[in-house]
Amino acid sequence: MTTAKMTVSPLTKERAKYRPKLPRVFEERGMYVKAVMGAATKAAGDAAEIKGLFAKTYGAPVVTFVGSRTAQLRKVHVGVILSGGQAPGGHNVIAGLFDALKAANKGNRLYGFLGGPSGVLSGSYRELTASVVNEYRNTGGFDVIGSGRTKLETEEQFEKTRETLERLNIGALVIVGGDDSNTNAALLAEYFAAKGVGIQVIGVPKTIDGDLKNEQIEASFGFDTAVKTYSELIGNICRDANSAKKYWHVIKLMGRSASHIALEAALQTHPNICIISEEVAAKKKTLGQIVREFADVVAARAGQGKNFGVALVPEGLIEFIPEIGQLISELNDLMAKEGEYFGTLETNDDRLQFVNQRLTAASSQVFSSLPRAIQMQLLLDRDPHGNVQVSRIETEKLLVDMVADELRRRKAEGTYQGKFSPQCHFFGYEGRCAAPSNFDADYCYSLGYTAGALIQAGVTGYMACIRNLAQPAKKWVAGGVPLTMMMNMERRHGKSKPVIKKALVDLNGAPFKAFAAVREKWAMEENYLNPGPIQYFGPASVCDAVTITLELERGGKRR
Ligand code: FBP
Repeated sequence: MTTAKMTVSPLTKERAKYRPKLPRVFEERGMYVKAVMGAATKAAGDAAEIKGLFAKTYGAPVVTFVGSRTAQLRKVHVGVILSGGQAPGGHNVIAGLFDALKAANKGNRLYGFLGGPSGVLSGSYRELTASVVNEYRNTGGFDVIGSGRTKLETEEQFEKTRETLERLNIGALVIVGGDDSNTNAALLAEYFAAKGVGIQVIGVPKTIDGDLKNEQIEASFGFDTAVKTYSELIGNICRDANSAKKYWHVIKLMGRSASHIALEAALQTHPNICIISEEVAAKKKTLGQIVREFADVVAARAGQGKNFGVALVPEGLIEFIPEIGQLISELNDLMAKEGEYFGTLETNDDRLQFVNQRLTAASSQVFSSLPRAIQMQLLLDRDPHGNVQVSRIETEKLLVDMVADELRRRKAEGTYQGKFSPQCHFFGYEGRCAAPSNFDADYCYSLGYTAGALIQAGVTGYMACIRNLAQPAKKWVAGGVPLTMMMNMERRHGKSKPVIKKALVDLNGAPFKAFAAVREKWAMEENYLNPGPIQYFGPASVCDAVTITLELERGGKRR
């Protein structure tokens, strides 16, 4: 089969020439590097249990690469999987990995498994040759091999993975994914080590959500580009709001669980309202309270003759509202037990009655207070395991409906005289495949190259890691972190499991504090910032700027 040559835009054509920056050690020494091993490590939590579960891979040292007189030139074929949601820069991870493998030994081959982890199970792959890789350098998307959400977690799947890898004579597998995929990478590495299978497993931290970060991993790739893409659009909307002065724009932003995207977008654009789910949970706010606080800002602005504004809402909000979190968990349990019978009910009225009769009194009250459309989304949008698909719930519409009701009530009471004309938006997929910013192009290429160096160093059960990210790339430090070092035990689907800890927004962290210090001012004023589109050519202060989150967390500067 021949594939038609891609037609590309003038920007893509120019951008293909961009040579991503690498940490100095690789820039200057290529594969003339060696891995320096630090001290033995411990798990992030529940060390004894994690140690017991990862007898072969636990406690490995953190690795840092330094220059060496001798080069790492092992012959090894490598497989790569892109797992989960798309994130800008995935193609550059592959390019960096490819270049590192070829720098080590021209005979090394790279195989990409198609459609995510399922590709390795079914044995469907594509060899990533120079001409394939070159076509995708510095481009967004995961389309070179595709991605998928199949989880590699059972022994049977591990055996299938082994069969495929052995058939292709692959000595190392690179898994590019979020916290779940990297947790499974750790399990696979341990399984191979325990069975004496000499195949290395290396993870790469990916997710636009930004929640795969910790002491060692400063950021997941894709967050930078995705959030800058949303911020450009939000900045434009802020300008529109302030020009027309007639709409309230309510914008839901992706981030299945954590609110890092909403927080960063707020810091970039200064909206009138930005809800942070982690704060809602910490303060145990009810949906009614959130609605009243939103309505307070609308009313206060209306009092100054401003019947317009911009509000950001994180996608994961609904599950963080304690009473709704409880409702969702009851619905999930109910569907697990009686989902089959529920499936036979023919009308929505029957479905609502069935559910209401089985919920606790408190959850039934919360459920009844929701608009019917949201009730139906909670009941009908379920994943293959029967769980509510939280990301499909139109939280922005729910808030707008409830705020409008609250304002109508206040109008009738005579305490509010404004106009509330809302416009809802959802920004998510718009940012996931954007052409990577310079930061993500450099970071991803460096992560891929580092994964190649870790393979050359012969380690397994590691995540490629670049530190000092808030500094220019030449100051970046490349190395590897044992996956077990990021793990703790958590309850998932009723069982205690070893998992990589998800990083939620830290309410004591610098980014949230910076936002909290100014949000009341932003609520009333039109302090809007317009960051504009991502720039690829021009001054470094514009083209190479890192996110405000990274700058505040790792750069030590304050805006
Ligand atoms: P990953 O964590 O796999 O990178 O995906 C994150 C994400 O983009 C979320 O922000 C969003 O909730 C979800 O994926 C959407 O998933 P899908 O692509 O399956 O609709």
